[in-house]
Amino acid sequence: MSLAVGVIGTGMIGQDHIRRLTRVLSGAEVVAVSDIDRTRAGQAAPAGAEVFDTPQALIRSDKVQAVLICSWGPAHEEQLLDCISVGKPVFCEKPMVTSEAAALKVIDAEVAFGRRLVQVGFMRRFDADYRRLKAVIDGGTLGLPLMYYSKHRNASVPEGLYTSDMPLNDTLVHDADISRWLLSDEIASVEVRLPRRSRQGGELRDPHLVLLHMASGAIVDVEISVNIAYGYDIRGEVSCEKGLAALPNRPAPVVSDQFGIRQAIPEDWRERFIEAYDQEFREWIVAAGQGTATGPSAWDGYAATLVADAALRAVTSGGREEIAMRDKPALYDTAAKVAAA
Ligand code: NAD
Ligand code: ISE
Repeated sequence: MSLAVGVIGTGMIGQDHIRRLTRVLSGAEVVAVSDIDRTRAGQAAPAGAEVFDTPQALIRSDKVQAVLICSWGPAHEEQLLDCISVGKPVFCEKPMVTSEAAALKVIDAEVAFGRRLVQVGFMRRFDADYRRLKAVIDGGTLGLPLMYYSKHRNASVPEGLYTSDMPLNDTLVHDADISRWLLSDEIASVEVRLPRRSRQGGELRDPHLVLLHMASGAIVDVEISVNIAYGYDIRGEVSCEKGLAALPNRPAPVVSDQFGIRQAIPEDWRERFIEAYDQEFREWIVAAGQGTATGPSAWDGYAATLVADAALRAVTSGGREEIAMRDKPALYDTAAKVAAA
């Protein structure tokens, strides 16, 4: 039987995930949608799906078994808490929430419920290149990881909607999460340096150079650029005691013509991570069908939120901002038990 999914937020990524669940993957059906822009929700709704006036009504509907939250970050807290209150598995796009206080409320609610329900949209963990990179590091042949260079470059961001805090509380969260996961480490403190401002984004604070000091002593150096113009360019290289391991350039046809020999660069995240999003939803559909969640958890969402908060403080202080995590609840110690698809 198909998993009956209700989608909240039918903007760019909401529409892409609806396409994925409707036309690419099996095992799920989008039966409901909701957006504060009702017209957009109506246009994005697949045939037969009901358009709900409010996210609350969608979450409570008997026809919805599991929820997919693709609204703006600040709206996630209330929608997540609503899903947990009715015990429905929920996939929430990043950032899970936008403050430490909100993250703790989500964790407390899920722990009180007693089973994982929340999966956060850190899709890099499902990307085959990142998985192979992690396997090399975990294999230990290169020795301990010492430094990780994470380059996160967007061609452009929506003018007016994407504000100066967002490179740190919306975009950096991916690098924070992948650093913890790749290096099997925690982030202990954060520094931010602001280079010359790019004229591409007008008054937007861009780019950012962020240093993540890991608990082990390893250091992650992150470039966040959101108006790089030439495409969506994600790179990663881990420098270890006895060698380096790096993400490959994305496989793309090598074109030779009068302009030279070149490979295309993805336009945006939809193209670069298309297979990763597919895989993240394959795994979510199985887990949600069993009433639970897998992959990046509310704990991981909380950890990334702390990094975003610390990075924003570091912009103001100019110094190194410490991160203090609360003790990890047992619920997040082991992966949820999910039977194979
Ligand atoms: P968007 O602006 O294109 O779409 C957001 C939609 O949510 C809009 O249609 C808006 O009307 C709706 N919305 C906002 N608040 C709402 C509320 N309270 N209730 C119902 N609907 C509401 O933005 P987007 O690019 O689709 O991003 C949405 C979320 O997905 C953000 O949190 C963003 O960070 C995340 N995102 C993740 C990735 C990724 O790679 N994992 C990529 C892009 C966006
Ligand atoms: C966007 O919301 C995403 O999550 C993309 O993966 C990221 O690269 C981009 O910077 C964000 O704006």
